[in-house]
Parts: sequence; structure tokens; C-alpha cells
Amino acid sequence: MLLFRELDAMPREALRALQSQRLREQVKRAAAVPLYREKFAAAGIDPGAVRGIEDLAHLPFTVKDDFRDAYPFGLFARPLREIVRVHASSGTTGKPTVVGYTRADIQTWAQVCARTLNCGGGTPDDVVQVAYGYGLFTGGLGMHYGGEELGAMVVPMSGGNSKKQLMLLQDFGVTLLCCTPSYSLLLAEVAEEEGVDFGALPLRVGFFGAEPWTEAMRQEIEVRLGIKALDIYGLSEVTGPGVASECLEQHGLHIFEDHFYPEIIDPVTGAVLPPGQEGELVFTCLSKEAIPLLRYRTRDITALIEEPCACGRTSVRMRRVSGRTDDMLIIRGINVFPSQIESVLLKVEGTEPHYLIVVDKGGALDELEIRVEVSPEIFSDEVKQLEGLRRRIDEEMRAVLGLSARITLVEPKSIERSLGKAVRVVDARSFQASAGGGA
Ligand code: DLL
Repeated sequence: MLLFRELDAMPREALRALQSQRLREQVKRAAAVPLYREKFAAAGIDPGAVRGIEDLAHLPFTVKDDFRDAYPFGLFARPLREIVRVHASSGTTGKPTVVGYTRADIQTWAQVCARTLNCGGGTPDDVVQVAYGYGLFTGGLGMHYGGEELGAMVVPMSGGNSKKQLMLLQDFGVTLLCCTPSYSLLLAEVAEEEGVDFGALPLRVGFFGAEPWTEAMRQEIEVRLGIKALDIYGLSEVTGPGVASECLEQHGLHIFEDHFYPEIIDPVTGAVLPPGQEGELVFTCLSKEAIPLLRYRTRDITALIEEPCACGRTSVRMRRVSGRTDDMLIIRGINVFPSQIESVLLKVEGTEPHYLIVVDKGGALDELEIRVEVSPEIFSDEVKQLEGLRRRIDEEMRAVLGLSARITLVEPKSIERSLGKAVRVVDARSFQASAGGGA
């Protein structure tokens, strides 16, 4: 455990020297990949001349399309015989994004996932239930290896089968839970139906990520599950979970910077922005052997926090992801982020944290419909009450979004529950469903 604390509490200068040394090695590794050779040549970069982090801003970006163009293994810097694992994330269209790991990459990944659990106070004494999906998705196996690396006892449940999840949570004395925030709410719902009292369980902390969620959603989860709900972040291209994690201070996500170097850029100009300013998050993998990813544009929107954290970790933190550069809906010319809608809904008493945003063309104009579940008490109330609730949501939405939406109140439990990443947006204008989280 001491080792994790030492890595996460490294003095900033020592960390910077380590990052520079790793970057120099990484750029040389990248030169083994045809795509990077081409990018270096086009930008006039000599891979041997890169001195360290101070030169990073001159290096070329990598984007999601580079993975698509290189499908399936074209970004690998190592021969297939050295690759021991692949994962893939499904896009909304076309082929999945494929990522590979050498044995050393798997080891590093296990360590950063163990550090994630340790951020929430996890130790070998803990029992970790992994309810992220196992398979090509990185969530399940990532947190599984992290739990083992920590020395905790891992319960590899995968997603779904909620009654069994609850049974094991009780019978195995599970203390740490890993799943998507939306799935944790489904577990709360099933627990209520089954008469399982979360308050009576030893469960302490939840490690929730893989999809966007808001502070309001966190409060809801913490109350309903009686635990601390931590935000954890990662993406397959960079490694999977284990890129950044909140600590128990719940004030930004510590980035495991000795492996993943973060930058925030202006998504339009590509210019690097100073700490505190919101923009697109970019990661350079400093140690990954199989895919030496340079300046990967995540499309996730956040800002970096440089001030020291009360927990003693010295790493830079990122604010909760507020949206993606590609999940912004433009409705009648107005920019709308799904996270704004979630924040409003969860503030209004009588609504449940289950909703669906539907955008369609109503004649010449775009129409925004927000379907939201109401609580069982309100639903069985008089029509007058329902109408009052609808009007309250309508007014709040108009104030926050600056446009009017059709608010449709729907029956409790009528919006489809997800076992992994929740689908929150259906944009019928383009006949595409999007999870708003790169699922
Ligand atoms: O979702 C990896 C992961 C698994 C992270 C389990 C955390 C826990 P992908 O399937 O490649 O990988 O999706 C990555 O999901 O670019 C974000 O848009 C979104 N995302 C992940 N974590 C968060 C989070 C995994 N905490 C994409 N908040 C990313 C908001 C998140 N969005």
C-alpha cells in the first residue's frame, strides 16, 4: 500500500523528470508505428530530438479516426506475439476501436486500477464486487485485475442479474462496489423491491464511471445506497478504467500522471489551455508499450485542478467530465448538454433519476422532448399535481437551457434500465442513438 501512496504523493519535480524520461522513450516507441512515422514526417519532428514534456505541445494529436483507419491492429508498436490481450469499445456506428496490451501493459493497468481502489480507501481487507461488464469492454477486467493487485478479494459478478448481485453483496460482506452510476440506481431499486436494506450492509464505497453523471446524481446514489460514491474515469484507447479517480475528499479526480499525461486544449484551435480553464481533455500514454498513444483527443470536456488536495496526493486532478465535444445537442441553434438536463431534473422534487432526451424534427424546427419518470407517490396523485410538476420542470428547463422543451412525465420504471452505460439521448434527426459517453 505504501507503494501506491508514494507514487501518488511524489514531489512535483521528481514526477516531471519521470514524465519527461518516459515521454522520450515513448516517442521513440511511437516511431515504430507507420501512422506516427507519417505524422512526425509531416510535422518535421525528429523523434530522437524530443527532450521532454516541454516539447509535448509540438507533437501531433491522435484522434478516434486514427484507430478506425488502422483497424484492427495497425496502431500496435509491438508484434502480435507480444500482445497478450485486446479490448474494444463499440462506437455508435461501424467497427469498434481495438486496443492491445503487452504483459507489462496489463501489469501497469492493474496497478492504476489498484490505485483507484486505494483512492477510495481500499486495502487488502476489502471485498470488491465488480459489476462492470466483463468482455471486450474494459470496465470489468480492468477493475478485476486492480482488485487482485490491491490484494482485496474480488467478486467477478459482471453486469446484470441484479437479484444475485444483491445476494452476494449481503452474503460475501462486500465493502467496495464497481459499476456504472446508472446501474447502481437499478440495484437500489431492486433492493427496495426485494426488501434488502443497503444501510445494513458493510458496503462503504462505490467506484462509479464509464458514463457521464452529475453531482445531483451522486447525492441521490449516496442517499439510496448509504455509501460514498466516487467518480472514476478512463477510456479504452488510453487503457480503460484507472486513468483518474476521486479520493474520499470528492473534489476532482486524481490523474495517474506517471502513466497518463493530461493536457486541456481548445477543441477548435487545438491550443493548450492553462489550468482551471475548461476544454477538451488530451492524454499522452507515457508507458504503454502496445499502443504508444500520443496526445489523444478524448472529446471529453473538463478542466485541470493544480491546487494540492487535502488527501496528500500530489497529482493533478480533473474536474468531473461535464460533457463531450460531440454530445452537445444543437437545438434551434442553442447548445444543450445532456448534463444540464440531468442537473435540472434531479433538482425538482418528485422526479426519479431516470430520463430520456429525444430530439426530433417537428416540421421545420427541431423539437426537444424530455421524458422523465415521476416518483410512485406523485404518479398516483391527482392530475393537478402532475401538471404542477410538469410546469415546474418546464420553467426550470427554460431558465437553464434557454429554450422550451416538451416535458413528458412517464410512469415509474417505464424507462429502460441499463446494465452498463445508460442511453440518455436519442437523436432522431440523424437516426442515431448515443450514450452520451462514447459507448
Ligand atoms: O468507459 C472505461 C471505464 C470503465 C471507465 C469503467 C470508468 C469505469 P470506454 O468504453 O472506452 O471506456 O468509454 C470511454 O466513457 O471518453 C467518457 O466519455 C466516458 N466516461 C468514462 N468515465 C467517465 C466518467 C470506459 N467518470 C468514455 N464521467 C470516455 C464521464 C466518463 N464520462
